[in-house]
Amino acid sequence: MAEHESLEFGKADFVLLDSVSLEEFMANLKLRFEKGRIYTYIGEVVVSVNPYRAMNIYGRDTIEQYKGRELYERPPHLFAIADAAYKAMKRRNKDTCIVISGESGAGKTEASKYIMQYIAAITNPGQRAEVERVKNMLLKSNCVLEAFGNAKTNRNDNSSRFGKYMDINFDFKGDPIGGHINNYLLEKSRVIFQQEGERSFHSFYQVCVCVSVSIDAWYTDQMGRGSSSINDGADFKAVADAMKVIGFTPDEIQTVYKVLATILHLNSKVVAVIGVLLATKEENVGKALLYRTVATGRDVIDKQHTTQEASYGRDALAKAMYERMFCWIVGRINDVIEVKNYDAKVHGKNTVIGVLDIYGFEIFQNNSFEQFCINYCNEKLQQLFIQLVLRQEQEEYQREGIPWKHIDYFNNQIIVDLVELQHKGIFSVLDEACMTVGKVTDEVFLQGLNSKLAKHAHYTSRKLSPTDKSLEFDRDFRIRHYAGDVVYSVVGFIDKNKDTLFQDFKRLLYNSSNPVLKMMWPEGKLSITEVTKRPLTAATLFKNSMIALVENLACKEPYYVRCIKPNDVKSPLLFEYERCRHQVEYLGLLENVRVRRAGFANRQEYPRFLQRYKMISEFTWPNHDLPSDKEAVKRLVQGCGFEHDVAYGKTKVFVRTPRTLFCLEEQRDEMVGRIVLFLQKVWRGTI
Ligand code: AD9
Ligand code: MG
Repeated sequence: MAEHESLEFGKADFVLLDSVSLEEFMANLKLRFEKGRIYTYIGEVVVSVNPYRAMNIYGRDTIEQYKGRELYERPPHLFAIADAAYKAMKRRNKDTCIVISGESGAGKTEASKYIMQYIAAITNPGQRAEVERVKNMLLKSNCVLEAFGNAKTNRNDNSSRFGKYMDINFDFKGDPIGGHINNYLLEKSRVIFQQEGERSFHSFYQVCVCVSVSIDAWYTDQMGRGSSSINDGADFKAVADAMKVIGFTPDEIQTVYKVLATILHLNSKVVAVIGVLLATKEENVGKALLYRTVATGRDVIDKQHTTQEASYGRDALAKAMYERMFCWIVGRINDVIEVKNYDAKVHGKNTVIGVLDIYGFEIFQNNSFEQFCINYCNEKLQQLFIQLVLRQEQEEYQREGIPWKHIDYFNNQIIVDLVELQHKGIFSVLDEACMTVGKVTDEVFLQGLNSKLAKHAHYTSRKLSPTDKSLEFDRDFRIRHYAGDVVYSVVGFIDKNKDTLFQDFKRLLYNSSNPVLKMMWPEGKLSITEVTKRPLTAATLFKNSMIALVENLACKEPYYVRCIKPNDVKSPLLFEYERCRHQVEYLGLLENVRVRRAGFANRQEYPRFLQRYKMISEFTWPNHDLPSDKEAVKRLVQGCGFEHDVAYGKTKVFVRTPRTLFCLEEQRDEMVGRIVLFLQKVWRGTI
């Protein structure tokens, strides 16, 4: 344990609390926050409290202190976790992932950036040019993705409005040779509407400040554009520079600005300007906005939109253009960072560290389809945490026959099922409603929910609980999430789930003479009679991507950062006790401490343990003659005097504290050194 850290800063690991109670946990968390110690461990999990001020703990000197060290040798830090993941990857050949969770504004994105900076700083001592190039791209990609995927919300001035999972690939030397970014559901409705006090994506403001497009009408007129914490002008330059470094061509960058300008213009009747920006004929723009081509039997006719349809189509176009451009940007970044070298891909050792930074749990004044998806995503990640950290641990002790007192925790699988279960879950009810023939409305969807879920403990609605004050409107339903109750309005669920974009728009964009734009819309090639397949709904796509994400994380060795937001006013001084207590509770941190305290820091199968440490005991070196490996391990451990700190399972030996492991490692190092020396002498013939 970080011995040099004085106790005046509280306990560096919650496992060391005198007794495990919520009060003690909170007192330690508060003390450490007030003393400027924002990180605390629960074993290998880092608990982080957002300091809301610049901390002098991320510099080169700090990086040096953590490089290659064991977790417990230094005060708790993100760097230590990053180093642990890196070591596991390099020494043990494990794919690892770092999962960063916490609610909106808790500090996930900042943490993910520090982790990446650390990894970049400690790798490539040989300064290989190709590796330096890859590292630079990985770091620069953050800046670009934040410009297009982040926005000011009422919870966070730089809120991620998309989910991001980044794999960093390493070669046999442990140097980054490439990467891949997966992005998840961008909150594209923000392009056409923002709640009071919020902004659209940063990119729009950046382009307005710095590119001379005169935009009179703008979706974002409804709210203030400025924000004291954001400097759009400076950010614009940084983003333009980053795009250049990554390898976006001048034409590509220009096209990006044109798409942004198009979206800004779409709200006014400036079809001519749009025609120029999109490099298509003016009349085609007007036609696509006002008419829709429909196939009736063998005929194809142009049907004029009603006003409502036309504005729906325009909004859908604005959203789709933005989303498509965003995905294209991610794709272009992936093109340049993917592992290039064929040999490295096929023959070389290629391990990855994945970093997950996703939108945090959020509750707004008005919660819609997007919040529903975001909060479902957080349920999935909490479920993964439960499985990996709480349940698996307990199950393993039981399986191995280690004495164990069961620890209760809230298992949120019931809420995950409520959302995603086939036929019965909310997503299924929504998809069913969307497929109903005839007039489909949000109300039909709500009725479906009410009839299928009336008895569910985590679901209710105005109809089911008419006297409930929090359900103000007929359109409201409420989910009891693991992190709190959220009231959602059904308005817009059907449209957002269907996510229709008329084929006319796709064709318009595909027919552009701007090759970059054309590339973003390959399916515009199809004529209306060729478009037959019903596309998957937004909910189904999101659900599938979440299931795939969780599967991917579950097969890696996970490291966790649990972020806590100390207050709602971005103050560096305020530790709002209740606010923090709530987060500690729903994140299951206390249960985490209990499991950890009752548990063991390390476990290894007997043969593996022997293989690593057999040289430190006369009973086991070079081979043992005991009846089993288990017996041999027992003798070895006894000989070292660690009996009290070890338990013997059916197939594995369990070591309670990391200190014991360090001692074993030290003795091993010493013996290996002696053996090498001995062998050298034998080779040289001096023995
Ligand atoms: V959301 O779910 O994307 O809305 P995040 O990502 O959890 O959220 P973010 O990392 O963006 O939150 O942090 C919010 C703000 O807190 C940052 O813009 C910083 O102003 C502040 N912050 C967070 N972490 C740190 C830190 N380690 N040091 C200083 C920090 N400030
Ligand atoms: Mg974020």
